[in-house]
Amino acid sequence: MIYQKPVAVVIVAVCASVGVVIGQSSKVDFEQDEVGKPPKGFSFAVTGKGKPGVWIVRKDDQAHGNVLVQTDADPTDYRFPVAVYDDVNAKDVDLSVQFKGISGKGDQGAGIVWRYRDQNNYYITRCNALEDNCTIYHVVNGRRQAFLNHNVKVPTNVWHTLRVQATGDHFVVTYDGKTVLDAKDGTFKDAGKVGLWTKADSVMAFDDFSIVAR
Ligand SMILES: [Ca+2]
Repeated sequence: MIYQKPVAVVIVAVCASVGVVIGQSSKVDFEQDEVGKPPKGFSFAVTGKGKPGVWIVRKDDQAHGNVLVQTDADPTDYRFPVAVYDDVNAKDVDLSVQFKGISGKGDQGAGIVWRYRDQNNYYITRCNALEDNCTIYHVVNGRRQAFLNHNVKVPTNVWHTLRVQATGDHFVVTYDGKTVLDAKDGTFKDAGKVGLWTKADSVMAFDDFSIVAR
């Protein structure tokens, strides 16, 4: 994947210059997971109201093979299903994922979560195919508040790449290889979990979740 090359370069540079141990690095492609069931290594939660998400591994096109889909289209507006990756607890992270909007009349939002403490407290950046924008938020005590937004085309039924690099209070978000958000926020300073996110009736597919904890 072309977008991952800079990640590797940064890690090598940091290790060479300051001698730190390479952080945890994972790539989740769902190829070892059973189709029709939830993937291993994730826990599931919901922020707000409505039904929990139903996160199921499905077979996609030849290029993607197995992918993860949030399949439950409960239209409750203030409903945010989260799939939390169990193995990582980190502060500074470089996360990327491929996503594809499948359906959703109210929303078609797909996001990445970091510094997740619980279902009511975390950072989230997401792109929405109905709103054609990417936005970064903090969720504090269950209240989601945006702190930067950028309008960009997000076609449905097309795979896109969303990436966030979180370093201290500085967050850089790229969408399909272009920087769309560059924000600072000091709400959550401690390490937390990382994960994937959707909203309301969004049925979204995810693949190649790359996690680098620095
Ligand atoms: Ca896959």
